Amino acid sequence: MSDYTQMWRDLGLNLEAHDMLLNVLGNAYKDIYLSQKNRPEGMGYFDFVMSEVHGLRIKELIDEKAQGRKIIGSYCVFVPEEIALAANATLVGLCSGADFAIEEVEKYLPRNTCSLIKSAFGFKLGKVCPYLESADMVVGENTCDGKKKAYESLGSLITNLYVMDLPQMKSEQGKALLKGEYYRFKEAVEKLTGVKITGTSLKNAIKTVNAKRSAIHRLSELRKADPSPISGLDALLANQVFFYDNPARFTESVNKICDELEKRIQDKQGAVPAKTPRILLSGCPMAVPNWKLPWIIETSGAVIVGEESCVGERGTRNLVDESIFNLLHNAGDGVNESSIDDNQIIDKMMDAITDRYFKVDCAIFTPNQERLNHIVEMAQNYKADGVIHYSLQFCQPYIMESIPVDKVLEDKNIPTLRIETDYGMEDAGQLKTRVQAFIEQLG
Ligand code: BJ8
Repeated sequence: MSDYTQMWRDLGLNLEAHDMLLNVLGNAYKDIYLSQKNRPEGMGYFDFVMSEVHGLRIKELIDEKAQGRKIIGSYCVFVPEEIALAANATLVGLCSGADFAIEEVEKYLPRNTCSLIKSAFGFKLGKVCPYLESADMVVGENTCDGKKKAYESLGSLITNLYVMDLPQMKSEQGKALLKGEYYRFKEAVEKLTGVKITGTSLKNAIKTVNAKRSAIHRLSELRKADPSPISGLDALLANQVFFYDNPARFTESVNKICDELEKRIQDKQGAVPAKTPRILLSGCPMAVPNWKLPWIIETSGAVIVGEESCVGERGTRNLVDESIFNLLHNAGDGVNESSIDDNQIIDKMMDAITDRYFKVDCAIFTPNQERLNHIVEMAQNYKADGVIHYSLQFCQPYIMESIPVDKVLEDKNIPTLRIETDYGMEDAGQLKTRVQAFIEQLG
């Protein structure tokens, strides 16, 4: 393995703390991931990505920067990768799934803040996140109250924070607000990179991101088989790497795994035996290395067949409508004359982008019947025997919404278990007991 010490030093990381983090991450990965049986061979790619997540991938980003590209970090799936790519920037996810520098964090945030927000601060204060330190712009968003207020404090720790406003209702006004914010973001990114987005660059970016999402859709589809050809942990990993990897390479790697899984399904070969109880996991996003609950579920005799989460189907499920490209064919690429100019084409694409993201049914929206319907739909489509709803402690939107989720699933006779937890391991034993009891009842 290459030595990246100098690169990390140049980024201003705390080398000692960072080594500690990599150690914990490496051991957790070995215990949770590499100990699994019957893994698809294609997971070798993701094992490699994880082993190099703070190494080679960061080096690639630094090389991109040296060639004039900008890096944008984001904490939410509402930040459109299409706009970043179209302006010659790379978007990376910054959410973190581990506690770090908690004492320091609690000087900025109340104790009763969710682990996800605390972790973002911990990675900054502990100087252990090379993604955050490489970012030329960090995008926060007004989603839950916790994040919204936390960005006010984060702004005192980083100089390049950009805050995106988001609607809270799925109304026409809400959609107009989102479109307006996407235009404001487009301008900010163009200013950052010095690159003006054109119809052609936006078209290419939409295609790249649609391809990436389509590959994940293909993977999800294959998980409907019994036996499931891939474990939930491995599928979650692919969904997590979605936020870090080079988009074209990611798409190719996921499609390659899908080819292998199709063959496995034909041969009736599963990651687990047929008739293993099937679980749909629903709730808060799980960022690397937050694998605690999936690991408990899958070492308790069940297999996870879908994630109703932003690191999962909520984040990836819809594509940007590509029918607008027909107009571009006649104008924006400058090949043919047309009555429609590039600005109008861009505007239509911005509409299509807004339409796609506006369907994300995060629990910060009210009312949020779409999410309840989607959970039932997923449970049925993936033939789940039960749903485990996962909320991070102190996450009001998801904890509150877990009650109507429970109700709607009960009405459909779908067993549900509601879990509230954090990033610590203190409750692992107690969670295991509850999860085992739930899974036994499904059998
Ligand atoms: S679109 S889910 S990625 S906001 S867990 S910080 S909600 S208190 S993460 Fe999210 Fe965007 Fe929504 Fe998705 Fe707040 Fe809850 Fe913490 Fe959360």
